[in-house]
Amino acid sequence: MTASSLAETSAAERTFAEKPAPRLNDADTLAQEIVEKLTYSIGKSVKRARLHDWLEATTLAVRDRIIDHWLVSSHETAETGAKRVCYLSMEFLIGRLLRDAIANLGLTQSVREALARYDVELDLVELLEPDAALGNGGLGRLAACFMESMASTGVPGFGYGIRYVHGFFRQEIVDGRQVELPETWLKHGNPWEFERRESAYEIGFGGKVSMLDEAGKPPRQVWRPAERVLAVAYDTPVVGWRGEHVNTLRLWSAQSLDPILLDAFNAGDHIGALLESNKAEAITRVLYPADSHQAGQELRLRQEYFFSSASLQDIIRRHLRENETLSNLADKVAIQLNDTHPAVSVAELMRLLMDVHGMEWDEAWTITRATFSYTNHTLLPEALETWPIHLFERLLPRQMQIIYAINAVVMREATQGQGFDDTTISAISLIDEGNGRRVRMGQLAFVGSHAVNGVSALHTELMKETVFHDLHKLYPSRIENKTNGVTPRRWLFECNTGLASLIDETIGPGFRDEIGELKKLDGFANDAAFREKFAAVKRANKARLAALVEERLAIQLDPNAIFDIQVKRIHEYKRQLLNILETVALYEQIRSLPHLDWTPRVKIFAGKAAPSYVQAKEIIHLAGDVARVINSDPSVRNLLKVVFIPNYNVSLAEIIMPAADLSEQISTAGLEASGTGNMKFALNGALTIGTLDGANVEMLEHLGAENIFIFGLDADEVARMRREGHNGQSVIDRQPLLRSAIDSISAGVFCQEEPGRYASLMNSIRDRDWWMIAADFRAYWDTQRQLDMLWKKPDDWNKIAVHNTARMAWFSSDRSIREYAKDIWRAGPDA
Ligand code: 26W
Repeated sequence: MTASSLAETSAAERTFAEKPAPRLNDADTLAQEIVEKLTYSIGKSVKRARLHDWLEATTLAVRDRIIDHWLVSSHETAETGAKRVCYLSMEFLIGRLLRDAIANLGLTQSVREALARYDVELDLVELLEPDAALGNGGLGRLAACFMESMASTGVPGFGYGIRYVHGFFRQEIVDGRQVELPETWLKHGNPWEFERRESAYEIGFGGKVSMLDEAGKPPRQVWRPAERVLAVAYDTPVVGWRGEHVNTLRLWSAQSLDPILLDAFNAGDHIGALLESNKAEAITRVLYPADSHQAGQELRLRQEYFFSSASLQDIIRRHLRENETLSNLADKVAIQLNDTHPAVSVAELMRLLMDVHGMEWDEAWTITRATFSYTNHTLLPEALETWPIHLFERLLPRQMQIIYAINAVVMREATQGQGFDDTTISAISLIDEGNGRRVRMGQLAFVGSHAVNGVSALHTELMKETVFHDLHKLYPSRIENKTNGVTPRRWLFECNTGLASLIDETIGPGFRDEIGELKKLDGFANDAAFREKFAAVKRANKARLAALVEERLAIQLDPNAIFDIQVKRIHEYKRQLLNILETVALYEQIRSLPHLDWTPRVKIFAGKAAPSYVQAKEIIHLAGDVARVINSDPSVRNLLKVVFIPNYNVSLAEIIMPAADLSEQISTAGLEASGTGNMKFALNGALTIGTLDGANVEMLEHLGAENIFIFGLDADEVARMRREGHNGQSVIDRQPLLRSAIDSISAGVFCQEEPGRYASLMNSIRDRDWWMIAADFRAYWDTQRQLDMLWKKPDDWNKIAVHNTARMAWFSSDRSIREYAKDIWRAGPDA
């Protein structure tokens, strides 16, 4: 079988759906397979091979084994007619794949030994793999965890997204400022992907819609696009735990239908001959580095439609290969919209069903709603996508007509019997008439779905009260909650092998198959010998991170200090600024009260700011300035260190999470939809200091109030204070520590070369204090000092740390996926 036909099953192939002969998993066999790849696929001898050649050879050898399982999984799904889950997402932040694949196949030890025979270290080989950064942050990483969990729980899943040539930018800090550099993960090719030339679809833009009246057929609308590009599929296998099930991540790449305009070229216009091809390829060239900020560009809408249409055409084609009719589409496919980015799919599926496949409106609308479901990931108004009608109409004229028609249906449902007033009706409308007429993508996704979910209990309740208040009144049973999770394979077994082995020897390896068994660890919190081992693992992980910091930043960290870590996108609502202010206040206290018994701390920050987000970039700059001054002040005597580690990504997170003593989850309450970093830290035994926000609320329930450090205003209080017009200055006047920290920063203590650098940032706290930094400062400070005291009692600290690891099992993404499968998709092994 050729590579290009893998995992695409025709009827003829299906009859050959036999399980391949099992391969031996010992080091001898793997050594032989790897060397064979090195020789015949890469063309290198063992003697000449560079480390990179070993990476490629190992990947190819491991890939063969995945393919064995991949074929079986695809055949099984096709043969049993099982329902497929299609996860449509603009982002898949998958990171490196080799270690994950080897671990899930149970080959880690054998591959390590096999390579060692040639004096090659597996860990070094793994480091050479580029980190596939096809996402910005939480939403993209969640999609990656969900793909792995679907494979691990046996849900037949397809991830559909975009094969960006340049993923999320590489961050460098130059003179204290973030600089964005292009990321080139495909530079050396990508051995994980299979190009599927046979799965290519035409995607149209622009043009006109006209009525086609063919003899003997009902009249129908046809769209004649002015422009067409080709969407070509690239498939990556996603291997689940123990390799039992392998799913597909299908990413679309844009190509021109005519690679070159030969007439133009021959007439001497060498540049013009390539213009069309460049324009087409631009669609999948770069990932938008926007997180919680409207990316209002035509190219972004093109990207959204491009991958939505390609995915739907692919879903329909596969369905028609296995079924006679599209009438049963919703029984065979569930399509999850990951935020509103693929929301145009609702109109596009209607178009394909009606205009291309001749279905009537009513049936098409019933099928569409039964097929789609939608996850909301943010309540921030600036992140809710809307598109100017004129742009939408120009680019997607037929889809715009369909949106108007859907709107008419919804308006009818809202007026008939419901008796909604005009304000409610206009809040429900898919068209925002207020801001120069725009299409509301959240509304479209909502009305086109049978289920709509938030990503934590609190977030889901707030959705009902705020963004979807009126649609929730109209469709009161549509919104439900599905709290996020993280895959324990990557975020415990692989990134923290020390802890995973300790758990093996303590409660047995059963937790690797059934993560709920982690609870058995709870009792060991009172076992001093176990705690000592647990602490030793943490120390080793801290040493590993300290070595990285020393190598990259030439800063030495004290392993006896609390490693207090905040890593995530930089955003005002996430309140890195609150953390920095507390750092400055602590610094000033250490200086003015040197005789006190201070607990040593290392404050670690990492994260990227959206390139256009001025305040977020200033926060990065400030963190660096504060770090420079504190780290070089001898009077601090190593009691406080501050580091900003550049270029936060999945691979860096894998080193950071296991090394944390304290996890900072301090968003303004009501604004963090869920968070998933909070879960990764706690699973690895970090204590959390956090607000009652997102999934922190549920962590509190699972961990118990004594095992998590909650402070500050809750979401209702934040909303009330904002309504009543809170003002920062009045709080600051009563908080000498805070006032002094703000004054020092404003006065240029941390940037003497440009004293006014942070004036406006500080004034934003003095004036409106929109993010409640001043309002929450005291509670945050007090809780930090409480943690200082706790650190001095290592037994107590470590007890809590053990309870954290033991009680986080519920936050496995396997649990999230099982809930989606049962309640929303009605798919998977238990369906
Ligand atoms: C249009 C630009 C844009 C791009 C991305 C707007 C909004 C987004 C995402 C919704 C941002 C995001 O990643 N949200 C995060 O999703 C995680 C997974 O559910 C949650 O854990 C985080 O709380 C949420 O911020």
